[in-house]
Amino acid sequence: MNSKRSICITFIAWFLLVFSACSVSYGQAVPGKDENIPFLVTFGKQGKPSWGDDHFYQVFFFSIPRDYTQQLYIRVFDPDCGGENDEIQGDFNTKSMFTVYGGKGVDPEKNEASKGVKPGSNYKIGNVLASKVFGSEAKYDNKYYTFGPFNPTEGDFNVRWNSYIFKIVCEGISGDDGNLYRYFLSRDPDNNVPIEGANAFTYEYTFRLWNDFINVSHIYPYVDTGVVYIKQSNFDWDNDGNMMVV
Ligand SMILES: [Ca+2]
Ligand SMILES: [Ca+2]
Ligand SMILES: [Ca+2]
Repeated sequence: MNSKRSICITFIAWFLLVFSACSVSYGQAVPGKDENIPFLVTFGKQGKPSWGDDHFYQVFFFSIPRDYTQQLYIRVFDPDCGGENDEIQGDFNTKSMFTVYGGKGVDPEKNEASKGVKPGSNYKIGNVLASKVFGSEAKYDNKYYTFGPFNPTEGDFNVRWNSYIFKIVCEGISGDDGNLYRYFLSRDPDNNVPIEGANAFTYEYTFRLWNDFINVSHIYPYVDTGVVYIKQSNFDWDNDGNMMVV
């Protein structure tokens, strides 16, 4: 039995025009400061879907405003799967691969598959800018690992947002434990320093809820001009919480 609480939420929005996009999480911290969500979670691919992760990868995007011309970094907190924070099943045997993508094919408005929502879609299109596999490693436990530096122009340019888009994918390539982690998009390799006007977003959000019933987590679907409705599907919402639309 698993008493921990993970949930996967898929957002699909219908726009009146050609856009079919929807997203969560503003700012550079993922999960966002206002969401009160402790961690993202991705299980190793031998995990059981009933633990809360239905496909063992998670895709996140970062948009960098065009007027930001300095280098940027994507910092991952607790990228290892072991020691603190992570969810053990038997012993820790999970390996997780984090990969940063830029270039053509990353922008989810131009390439639907990039969203990683549809089963079997090739969400890995783009240039691999950096990639690293983490096991259970004290060196990275409860600490940040920093990807980068990247130049903004290594992203995929989106005209409508006037921004360069980067993508980071976490895949549970082996094992059955849950890797809990967070992201921070930073202008500094060693500290979390936000980039003004940058945003994080996703189309499918797998995260860990608090184990107590006092904490309230919030998610913020992005509603742009022309959105007529939002469909939210939840995977593995155990019967031990309440959901409210406010
Ligand atoms: Ca295990
Ligand atoms: Ca850890
Ligand atoms: Ca971790």
